Amino acid sequence: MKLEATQLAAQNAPYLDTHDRSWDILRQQMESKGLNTKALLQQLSDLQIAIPSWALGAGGTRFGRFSFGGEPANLEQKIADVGLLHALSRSAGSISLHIPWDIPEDPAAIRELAAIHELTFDAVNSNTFQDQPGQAQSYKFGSLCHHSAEVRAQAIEHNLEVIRIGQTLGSKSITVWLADGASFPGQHSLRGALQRTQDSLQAIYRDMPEDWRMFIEYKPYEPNFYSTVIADWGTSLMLAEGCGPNAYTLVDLGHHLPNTNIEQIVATLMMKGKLGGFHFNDSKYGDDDLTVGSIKPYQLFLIFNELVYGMANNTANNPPLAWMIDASHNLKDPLEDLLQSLEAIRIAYAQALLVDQEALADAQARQDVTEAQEILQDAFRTDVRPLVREARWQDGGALYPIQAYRELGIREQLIEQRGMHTIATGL
Ligand code: LRH
Ligand code: MN
Repeated sequence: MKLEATQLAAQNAPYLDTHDRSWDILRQQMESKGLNTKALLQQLSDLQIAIPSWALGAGGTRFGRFSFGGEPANLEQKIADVGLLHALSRSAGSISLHIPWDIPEDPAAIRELAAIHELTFDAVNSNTFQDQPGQAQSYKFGSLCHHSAEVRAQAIEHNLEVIRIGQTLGSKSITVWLADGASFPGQHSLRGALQRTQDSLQAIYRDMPEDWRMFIEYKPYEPNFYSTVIADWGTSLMLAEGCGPNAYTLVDLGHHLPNTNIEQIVATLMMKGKLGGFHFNDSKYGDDDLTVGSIKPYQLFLIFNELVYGMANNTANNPPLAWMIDASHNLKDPLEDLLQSLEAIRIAYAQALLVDQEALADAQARQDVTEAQEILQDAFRTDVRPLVREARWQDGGALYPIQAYRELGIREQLIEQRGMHTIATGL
């Protein structure tokens, strides 16, 4: 299924006047503050988010999974669904594959199909947290950290295979997330596991193509519940530095213990030039993989404020970031949920671009705490939706993506084409 520009233009027409009025008001408000609205529109248009291939169907928890109907049953249908998201939002310009959940049988054909939907391939993800049928060595007690050299060798080879698959698709980075850890004190040597993990990551890094990047994703717990080998940003940073200049830390917003100051972690990693990218989602308690900005929108804004400052003051030459969503959909239509996340990310970025960084620095220098807070909250409390909408409309997208998705009856058409019982691979 592919949306045509004419369909979108027709769908937008009845809402254009309403939009133009609200955009005019905001544009004048921003220009009266000396902001360059043309540049802001370009910055928003340039922010392209990778959609996870494993989050296009109904997710689930250990307590159950409720399917949606019309789910993509193969990689071709997943690419078409990301194509729909991109046509509506103009901000979902790439797809991040998880191997072996989404192995491209015919990489050239898959690349061609992606190009038809104006999509590229972002980071590929390895998987040494599940055993595949016929697998020689089990990852039950770990993979890159495992005591057994055979298990580690198998896991290293899997990561190199994932890189080779990524190369056939034009991807330039691999994300390594390890479930490796222990659920009981004494289960394994904390130091031994970490040393073996460092050695294994270095072995992967040595065979990684020169122009590739490795993202090391950390997580404090789950599926292990006493210790996780790569539990926090510091361990990930240490392992990345232990590998070399093309290894970076990946920040999944849901991978932090309650009340962790994630924006401070972002500021620190950017100062070190070791921030590789993000897995955007939101959470209330654990790794809940909820819709971006649905629980802690102010935290998301503060994270983007550090990113905007960091990108404008990139003393450590932090490379361009990999922007990815990593969410799981148990209750809402996966495509609607992803459209909401895409919108929330661009809204937080737009609000952060409104922060008067100079005035903020001046207030901070004068220890005028109230003034500093007011400068931040003025940006956060600005309704930037007309700006985000205008950027999307200028790029040929839908003014109101979820409304368009529903009015065009896209889920109904997907169910008609695919039936009610297709199940998408992934979480
Ligand atoms: C681990 C994680 C990781 C993926 C998986 C699907 O919780 O965030 O990024 O491999 O989810
Ligand atoms: Mn993740």
